[in-house]
Amino acid sequence: MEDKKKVIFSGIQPSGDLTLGNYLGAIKNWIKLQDQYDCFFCVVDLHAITVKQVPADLRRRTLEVLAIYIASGIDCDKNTLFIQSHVPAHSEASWLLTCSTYMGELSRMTQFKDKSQKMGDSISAGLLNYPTLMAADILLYNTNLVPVGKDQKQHLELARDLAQRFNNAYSPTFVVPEPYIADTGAKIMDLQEPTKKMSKSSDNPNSFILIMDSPEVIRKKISRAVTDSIGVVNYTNDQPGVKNLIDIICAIKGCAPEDVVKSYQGKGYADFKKDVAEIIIEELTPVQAKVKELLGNKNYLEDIYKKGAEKASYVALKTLRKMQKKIGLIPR
Ligand code: AQP
Repeated sequence: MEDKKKVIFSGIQPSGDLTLGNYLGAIKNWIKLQDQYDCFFCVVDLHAITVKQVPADLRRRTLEVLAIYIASGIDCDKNTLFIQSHVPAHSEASWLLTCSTYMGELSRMTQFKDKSQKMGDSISAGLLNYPTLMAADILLYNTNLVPVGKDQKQHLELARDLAQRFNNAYSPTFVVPEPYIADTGAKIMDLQEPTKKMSKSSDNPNSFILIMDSPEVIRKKISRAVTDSIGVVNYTNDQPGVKNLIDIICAIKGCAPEDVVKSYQGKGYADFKKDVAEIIIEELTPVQAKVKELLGNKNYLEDIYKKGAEKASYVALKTLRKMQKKIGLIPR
């Protein structure tokens, strides 16, 4: 009998236009997983609304994120591609799990502390509950592995705790998910503050490269990227700006930092930055063309997200029904 493939769940929030960080840290790695695993790749729109969104922008970005997944090489036949809000089981399971999540667990989350600090008095309860919704996303699909960046580790830990808590309180129901650590896929840093992660919700557009940025904009942003006064291309924590640009090259080309350093011996930052920009442009140009083509064919995208939601709902509902029954809710 053929071994059942392990399940992977991952998603990106359409909370801003996607960055090179999302592309190199998440999407490019997903492409390598699609043959070996049973993958659910979701556009997590319900997560995006934990901070205020302009409705028209959210709609545009949700479709664009789906188009970027496909344009980057995620096969919509091999994988399940869907929009989170199209599978209501996510919200329902999230509530059931919320009732066994402790306030302390949520308020201790670093991402909650960071994001809520910027919000003054208008912190939504959704922002606090975000990790429980993420746990529901993962647990509904009997997920074995979750590709996570360092920033998401704490949230995955909660998903594991909630799965174990539920399994112990009732009977074994959930697979307890493990983190999937990719062998490549660096953490891409902010171009202006290279000790911070590149983030799509940053207020400074020079701090990130967007997947859909034009070649001129990419050249400008890379030429303005903060480096240092050392003037030598080295891969060291003392030169975080240069290190980040090397990481970008390596994530695109699949090469080692030492090789990049070697090829820039005796050259200055101007040459180096010029090459970094061209490498990014070469990588993104075909993706951008495909995204534009897909966005011009909304019926095709609709077909994909509808089929995806159907496939996802089938699995998610089975898990949700189990949860409801075990908790003591009367089956309908
Ligand atoms: N800078 C990054 N380097 C490597 N990986 C990154 N990811 C995000 N930024 C980087 C990876 O992208 C996936 C989805 O991220 P998300 O959109 O769900 O949320 P996020 O991690 O909070 O990303 P942003 O861009 O920082 O969003 P905002 O600004 O809205 O909070 C994850 O796999 C993440 O590791």
